[in-house]
Amino acid sequence: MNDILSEALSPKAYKSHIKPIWCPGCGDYAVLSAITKTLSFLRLAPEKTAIISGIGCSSRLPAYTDVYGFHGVHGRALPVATGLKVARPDLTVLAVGGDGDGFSIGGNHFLHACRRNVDFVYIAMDNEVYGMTKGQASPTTPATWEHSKLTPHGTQIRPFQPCAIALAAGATFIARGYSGDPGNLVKMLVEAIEYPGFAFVQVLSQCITFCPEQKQWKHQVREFDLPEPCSDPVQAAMLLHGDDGLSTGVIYASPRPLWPPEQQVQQEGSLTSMTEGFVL
Ligand SMILES: Cc1ncc(C[n+]2csc(CCOP(=O)(O)OP(=O)(O)O)c2C)c(N)n1
Repeated sequence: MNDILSEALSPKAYKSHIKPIWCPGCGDYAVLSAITKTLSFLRLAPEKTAIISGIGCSSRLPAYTDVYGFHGVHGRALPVATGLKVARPDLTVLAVGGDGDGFSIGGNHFLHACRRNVDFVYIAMDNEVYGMTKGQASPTTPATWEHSKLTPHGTQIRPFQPCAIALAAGATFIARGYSGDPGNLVKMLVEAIEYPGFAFVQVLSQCITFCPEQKQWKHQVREFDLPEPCSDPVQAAMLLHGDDGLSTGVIYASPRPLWPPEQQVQQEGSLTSMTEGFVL
């Protein structure tokens, strides 16, 4: 486990001196802020924390933090995060990136990270578009989305369902947050870091440059009506398949043994429920 600081650092202390170059109104600002608030709340030592990314606007995030970071290759954040956590179980490891990075070029790694269950967090900042390369359709783009010249009649392809696919592939912690609801996002990220195993957090992170209709998310996104996360995968699957992809919350949490098995021993007895008493 990471060293817990005796005194909390401010969220600002986890930010680097580099100013983000995201567009005004980008949801990724809120995700960055939620991550630094989470690290501060959990009193994690910056030198024992690492954020790993692929390529894309969202994948620039490690540069904007003052913890260890690795801005890697498109779609390859998860294998790097896996290797790091296996070699250095004492670190808190977060992988971050976009929907193109994680579900298209990195889709294969996503499936295997879900089934492998190495103890790190994956935050997918889902804006339903390839932002950095100027707005082409991604795996999560709605079928009728017509803004790109490459898909003037929409993609006409059913969008990828990240949470349902994570469940089918064996992920045991699955959550969906929203950049426009930063308080709940912090709470979710605290739970994801505390969770013993691979924790997948899809964050609806608006790209109003290429998808101006996402401004409507603030009227459409709502919380799942769930007193606590499902522990039954069948119940979680029914919930996810009956949803339009805009409901948020921790959907599923049902721990199973970690990989590699020797890290299981190091986990036992180290868990605390730090979200108890968390005030939004
Ligand atoms: C191997 C490879 N293929 C393609 C690219 C071009 N490329 C850079 S970023 C990107 C898509 C980024 O989209 P996403 O992951 O959704 O992140 P966003 O920019 O929307 O945050 C692509 C296709 C690349 N850098 N490397």
